[in-house]
Formats: sequence, structure tokens, C-alpha cells
Amino acid sequence: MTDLEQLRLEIIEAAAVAPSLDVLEVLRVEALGRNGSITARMKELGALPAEQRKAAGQALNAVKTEVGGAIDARKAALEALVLESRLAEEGIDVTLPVRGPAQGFIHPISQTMDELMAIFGEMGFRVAEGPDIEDDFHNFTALNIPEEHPARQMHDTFYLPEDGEGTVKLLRTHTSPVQIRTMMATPPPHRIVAPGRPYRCDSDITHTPMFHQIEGLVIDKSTHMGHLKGCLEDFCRAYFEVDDLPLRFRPSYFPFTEPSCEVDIGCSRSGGKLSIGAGEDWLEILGAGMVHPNVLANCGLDADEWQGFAFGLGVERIAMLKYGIPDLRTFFESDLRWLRHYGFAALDQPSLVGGLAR
Ligand code: FA5
Repeated sequence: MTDLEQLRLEIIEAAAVAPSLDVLEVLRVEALGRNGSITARMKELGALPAEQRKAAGQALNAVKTEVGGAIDARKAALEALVLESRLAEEGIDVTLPVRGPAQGFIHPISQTMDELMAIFGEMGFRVAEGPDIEDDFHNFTALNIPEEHPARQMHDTFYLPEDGEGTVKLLRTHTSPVQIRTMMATPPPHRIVAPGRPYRCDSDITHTPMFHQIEGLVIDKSTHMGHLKGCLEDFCRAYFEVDDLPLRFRPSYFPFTEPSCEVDIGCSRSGGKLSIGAGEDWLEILGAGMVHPNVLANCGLDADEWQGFAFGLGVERIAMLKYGIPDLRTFFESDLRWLRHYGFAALDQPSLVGGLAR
């Protein structure tokens, strides 16, 4: 057997039994690499006498092709083995139970807002909105709030830095500016509710610097205090889901309403437990009143022709009462355990027909 035949057999046999792709690669480099045994012989061809060179070259090329083919065949076989064992290892057990879908919860603020919209929507109110960053006119002046009113003080209101034109904007301190924006944008009659976020320099167990309110405004030719009382009575009874809920309208003061009142609902606190409904106690839940003639005039309305009522309530406050949430600050701590406890099913849409809260 010639030396070349010997080399051919050795490489082909070694390739056929190469146990892994790594070993096969070493074999390929030793045979066909830059310093491999077959490559070395190729380089020696030039030194042969011309009459031998052609035959030797053909023989060497044939060996090179055959060896290369054997290595490639073994490589394909080894790759198939690797794939097979991976498939066996990573096999999927289709009989395992499926993982339940990740479940989110509706935050009690969103739930309460949805409940409020369902109730007022049913009464024929439309939703209006205004900006969180307001100007002095809409937040204070047009609402008949005098220059010296404490709410305008730096320690109560978040003011923004003065802009290039000397105007100082602020984070609205209530949703009442939406009353002004509504009355100035379109002619009466109006029947709107305005949900939104006001901001105040406040922080304790019942106050946060950012909170939620819902504002209501009704303007028409003959709207009177009886309508205000009827509307808020219906609202409170629907929201707290207590048909005979006692209500008390207590005289109060807001610069933008005259007369003004605060609305209390009946409750009992016996045994340290608060329950909404008949009882010996009262709980304040909202402010309201007949829109002040100055406010109507500031919006270009003739107070002899148009009149109406407005109300505003704190959304966290009524959510806390209805759902027994003791600390207002926890609404904004983003604690998932809290949300799992107080949250609501994502696909339940509150409605007066289907039920407000489940
Ligand atoms: C007002 O903001 C009036 N604009 C409401 C109004 C509208 C009266 C229309 C008349 C006519 P007041 O400052 O009382 O009123 O706030 C209303 C409610 O917002 C409060 O009863 C309370 O529930 C809630 N609230 C006020 N400050 C905070 C706070 N820092 N954190 C959480 N809730 C608050």
C-alpha cells in the first residue's frame, strides 16, 4: 500500500468514528488545514519531476476530495445526533396544565370614577375635562376667590416658576376651574361632571398632595336648590347602595356658590366600626351650592337669565368610606398586595343595571 493510500485510510477511518464535533474539527485541521498532512503533500507536488506531477496531483486531489467528503458526512451525522439529544432533553409535556393568565386589578380610584360616571351618566350628565396646569384666572379669579384668600397662598398651592412673559401658572387646587372653562366654551344649558386631579400642599392620613375630585355643574333657566338636593340625594343613595340613606344639607361657605352647603350622610360608629346608613352620626362627603352670580357674570352669562348649581367631592374620601380603606396615602403607594386586596375584577364594568361594585 502506498504512503498516500495509508494516509487516506487512516483519515477516513478516524473520521468515521470521531466521537464529537470537536474531535472531528481537530482531525480536519490536521488533514486539510494550512499545515495539514494533505496540504503538506500538495505543497510538495511542485518539487516532483514534470512527468510525475500530473498523475501525483490527480491522485492527491482525489484523496483530498474523498477525505473532505468523509469529514463532512461525519459532521452531518454528529450534528443530527446533537439535535436529537437536545430535542429529547427539551421535550414539551403537552399534558401539563396551562399556566393561568396574569391577572390585573382595577384600582379603587378607577373603580370609583367608573361608578360615578355610571350614576351621573344615567342622570344625563356629560363628562368635561380641564388641564392640571391652570392659570390664576380659571382657578381663582373667575371663581370669585378674592386676592387675599388663603387658598392662594404659597403654602397651600403649588406654583410653577414664572414664564418669560411674567405669568405664573399653578397646579389646579380643585376641579372647579372646569366650571369656568365649560361656561366660557359653549352657551348654556350645561349639565357636566368633571373628574380630575387637583394638587395641594397637604399630607397626612386623610390628605395627599395629589388627589381626585369630581365636579358637577348644572346651568339652566329654572334650575333651583331643590334640583341640587334631589340630584345629590339620588347620587348618594345610588353610590352607597343604601335606598333610605339619610342626608343632611348643612349651610357652609364657598366663594363661588351662594348659598353654599356641605352634604353629610348618616352613619353609625358603634363598636368602632363605621357603617353607612341610619345611625346616630353624620359624615361630610361633599361641598355644593348655587353658582354665584359673580361667577356667571365672569363667564359672560346673565345671572337674571341663567342659574344653576355646582358640587365637588373627593373621590378617595368616598372610596375609603364605601370600601373600608383606612389610610388615604395607601392609594398611591403602588403596593401590589394592597391592590390585590382592594382592587376589582378587570372586566366588570360598573352600571346601575348590572351593579356598581362586585
Ligand atoms: C372644593 O375643592 C370645592 N371646589 C368643592 C365645590 C365645588 C364646592 C363646587 C361647591 C361647589 P374642598 O376644599 O372642601 O372643596 O374639597 C372637596 C373635597 O376634596 C373634600 O371634601 C375632600 O374630600 C377632598 N380633598 C380636599 N383636599 C384633599 C387632600 N389633600 N387629599 C385628599 N382629598 C382632599
